[in-house]
Amino acid sequence: MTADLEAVDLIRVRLPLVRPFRTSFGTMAEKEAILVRAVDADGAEGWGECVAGAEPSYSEEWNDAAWLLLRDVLAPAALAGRDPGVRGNPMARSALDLALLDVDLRRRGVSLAAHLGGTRERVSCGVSLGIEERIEDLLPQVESRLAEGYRRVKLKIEPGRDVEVVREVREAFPDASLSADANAAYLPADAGHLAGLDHLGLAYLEQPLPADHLLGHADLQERLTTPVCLDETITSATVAAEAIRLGACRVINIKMGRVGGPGPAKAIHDLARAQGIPVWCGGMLETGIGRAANLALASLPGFTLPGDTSASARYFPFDLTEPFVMDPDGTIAVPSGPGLGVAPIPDILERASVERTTVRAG
Ligand code: NPQ
Ligand code: MG
Repeated sequence: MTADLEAVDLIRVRLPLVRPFRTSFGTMAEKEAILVRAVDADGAEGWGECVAGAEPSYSEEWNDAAWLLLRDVLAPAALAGRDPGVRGNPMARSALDLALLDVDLRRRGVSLAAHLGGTRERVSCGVSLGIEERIEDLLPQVESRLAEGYRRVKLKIEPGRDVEVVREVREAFPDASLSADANAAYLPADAGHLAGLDHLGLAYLEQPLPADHLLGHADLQERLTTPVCLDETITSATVAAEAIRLGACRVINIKMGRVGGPGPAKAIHDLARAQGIPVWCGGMLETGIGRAANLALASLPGFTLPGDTSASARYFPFDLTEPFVMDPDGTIAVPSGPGLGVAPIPDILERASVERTTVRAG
């Protein structure tokens, strides 16, 4: 039995990136995250990470809002043992839920992977490469990531930097497993243009249209031979089930934060698996805390495609935890210790933190 929750610490961190990361919605020069630390009456702790951005650009959520919600609503409710009665805000909720689950699992000596029903000890890794101004800056990155062993390379695309970029990469790497991610930058009227990707052998085209365009994606999937993969659209098990039924996707990217926590993430995995839809674990440039959670999730049997579960070094000169390292076969070990199996290194956490607060019961 778990002792009562005693306090929730919120720690905002910023980590430098090895290289700015550009997507169709903006460029990131550093990673900002909110870490949640839950402490129970026996002093046992658990960790979670909010994967929202510093701005509401990937989705509506952003860290300033998540901070207030966690501090003023979600943590006080958890400390009082109440349901917060909150809609939306899946990333903030997921971060707290993960921290609470981590306390419990650490006390019971159960790994997050075992708790979720994971069936493998190592997971297959892909890598996501940002948009580059010049193709000469992209090709060497593809080459070196393939040489490191990554099993799939995802190219970020946007209107004006799409079919030609993918064609050049495909010509240089005829046998590589490649995908493209538009982060919702196109409209249904672009279907004819996107069909230009069809002969380039992509494993899938990720989130071409805005998140709420379920029928738009279904129409597009009908026109393309390339499988459509949904990311931003998949906000719940309900949406996932409807997207599958409508034929809006043939592949699903699952992110714990986007769907509201480990429970919903597993539910989407289960229903996709029952329908024969392959899933893979997405990434949000997580620190080692969120990365550990992703690796645990990706160990479930339906995660049959390589995830954006890259090594820490792909993004960060230094990580908050011991860095996750990928073997030359393109796999990373799933943490096997209790809970997340990792914790921040105190000195590094101190150096990276820019704001802290503690919420207590009462
Ligand atoms: C994606 N991830 O699949 C996302 C994009 C992304 C690895 O390509 C803060 C907020 C950081 C939003 C990092 C990858 C983010 C972010 C990446 C979105 O679409
Ligand atoms: Mg994506």
